[in-house]
Amino acid sequence: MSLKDKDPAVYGAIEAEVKRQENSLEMIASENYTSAEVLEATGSRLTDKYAEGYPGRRYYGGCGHVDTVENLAVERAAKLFGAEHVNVQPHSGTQANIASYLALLEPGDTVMGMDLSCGGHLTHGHPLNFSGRFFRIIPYGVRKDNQFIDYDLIRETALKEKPRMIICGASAYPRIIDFERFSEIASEAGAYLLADIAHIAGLVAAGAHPDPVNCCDIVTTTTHKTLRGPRGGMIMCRKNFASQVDRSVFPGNQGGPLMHVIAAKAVCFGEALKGEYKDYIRRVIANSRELAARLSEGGIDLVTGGTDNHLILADLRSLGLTGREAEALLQEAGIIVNKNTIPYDPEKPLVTSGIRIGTPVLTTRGMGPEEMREIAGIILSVLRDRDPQKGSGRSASLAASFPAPR
Ligand code: DSN
Repeated sequence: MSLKDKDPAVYGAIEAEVKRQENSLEMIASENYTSAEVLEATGSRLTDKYAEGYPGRRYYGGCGHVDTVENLAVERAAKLFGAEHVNVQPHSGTQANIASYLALLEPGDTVMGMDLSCGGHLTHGHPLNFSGRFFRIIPYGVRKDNQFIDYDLIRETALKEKPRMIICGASAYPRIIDFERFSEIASEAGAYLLADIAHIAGLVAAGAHPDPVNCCDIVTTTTHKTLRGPRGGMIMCRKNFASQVDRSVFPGNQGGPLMHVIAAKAVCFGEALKGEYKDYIRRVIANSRELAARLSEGGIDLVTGGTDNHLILADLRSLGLTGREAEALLQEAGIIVNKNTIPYDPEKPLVTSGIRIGTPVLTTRGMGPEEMREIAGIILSVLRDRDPQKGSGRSASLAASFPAPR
């Protein structure tokens, strides 16, 4: 008997979600489709194993095979990113960031992080997050005139506030991040530098974005976005921080590692080490640029005027639409995006003035510049006319022509 027969309620919900993914154009910048092999490892019997500790130093018997798996994941990640030390146990990007804060800081220390509304992340100092509750946060933003990161202002603020740590990295910033420049600022201010590359990890791995690993003290990431692996996190650091980081992950803030997910991370890193992956990332960026150019040509304002990476942030104020309205209209037309604040957004976070659009998923499905032009046309007609019917047939037919991996 299978899940279908034993638990039709859960099976039905899973199947419905699979169909939803197949039939729509998923353009959430932080999502992707894993390979069948990553999925197989994630659904393996390794989920049953307890393995608190690290390879060769576990608190449970029977860990020989999971040690092999974790060592493979660590070795492959180190090779992929050129990292001196890797911890593959964080359950998520947030867990990786919590462990990194606790490895370097004491509660109450001053931290500079990018404001969520300017493209940062909750864990970079939002008042409702652990980061904002336990640390003194000095947020930084982007320039009001062009929405690019304001390195001069960050330097000035860092020299004045003397943070113990600066976090760079973003979840909604469409441009290259100058990690070298951040590193110079951190050194001058006497601060640690943490780079959170959750969104752009795949671009960094493929050499399509400047490398943070050489110039930052700690680098955190998720493994499920552009990297196209299982849902999870990871920390990379220099050797001198290795034991602090490892102790901070376990026993500092996690218990048993998810060995099935670590196996899937190893598979994902193996895939990303192959030549085709570089080509995939090159196509993700080319698609993003094409889509941005066509949307801009069609009259949609883009934050920073365009993109260098896998995502686009559209400012919808000139169309008289909020992000919430646009997300709903596009969903009805078969295109899934998320409402997103734009820098210095006058609207609340559940309303917003923008949407974030990403190309990783559709590139995995095999779409290219021609399809991006068609999608730009759909988005423009749906949003300009506030009419989802203008797009639903066209997006369904595109989805059918580029089947989602099963
Ligand atoms: N939720 C992720 C994103 O969509 O970017 C960030 O954690």
